[in-house]
Amino acid sequence: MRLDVVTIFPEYLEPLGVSLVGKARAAGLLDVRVHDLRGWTRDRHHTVDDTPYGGGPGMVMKPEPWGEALDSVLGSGPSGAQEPPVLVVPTPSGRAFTQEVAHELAAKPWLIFTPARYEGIDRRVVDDYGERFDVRELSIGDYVLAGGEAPVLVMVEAIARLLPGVLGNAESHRDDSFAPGPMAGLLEGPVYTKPPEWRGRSVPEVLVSGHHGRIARWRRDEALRRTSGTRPDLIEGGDPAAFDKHDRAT
Ligand code: 6GU
Repeated sequence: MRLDVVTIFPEYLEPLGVSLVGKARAAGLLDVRVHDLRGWTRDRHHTVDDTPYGGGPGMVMKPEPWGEALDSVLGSGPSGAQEPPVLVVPTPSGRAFTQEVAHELAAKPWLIFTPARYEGIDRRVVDDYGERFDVRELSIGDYVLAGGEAPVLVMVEAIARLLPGVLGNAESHRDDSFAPGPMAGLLEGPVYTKPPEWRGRSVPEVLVSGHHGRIARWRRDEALRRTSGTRPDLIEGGDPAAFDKHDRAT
């Protein structure tokens, strides 16, 4: 998968060289290219922002550098009949970036991220590219950050770990919170490792019982308990068919 990021803070994306994403790059599973938006400005001061039409506080990112940057990045793709890239525009006013969206984007061969600073990018940029490309305006949650770079780090990590070959164990995301399957819609419950006793606290007996059926049942019950405690909305909005007689009894 190829990922391009256009930003005025290329150094903000340096964590993409570390850990899971860094290893995926080193293994040739991810081709990440970070570009400095100011490279596509034409004035001496490399201006990327200006005052908003209609007045108001803050600054708006000018359309021209974004247009030149995106045309250039789009033109650097493989020639021929590949699937066109998806443009991902991080914004607090976008649709929610969920695990489902992460799976959808992980299936694409090429993503271009456009993290903005200030009050955002002149609307005409999304309107223009939206006529020719799949443009996704996405938010990572209901709070406001100073720019889209941290959201790009979040989204890239969520997407990269879904790519074939990136996680050591393909089963690693089978039980993820939000993954389909027996734990669908439930948050993960508690986990334990050695030693069997620490500060007088023992590992739950069932986990050392070797009884796989009881262990699976216990994990599901704990997941349900945790979810109803911290995110009851996930159960209310969940699929009733996902719950069995035993769940209703508890
Ligand atoms: Cl994608 N950008 C900014 N600036 N703030 C956010 C966000 C994105 N998602 C949540 N808050």
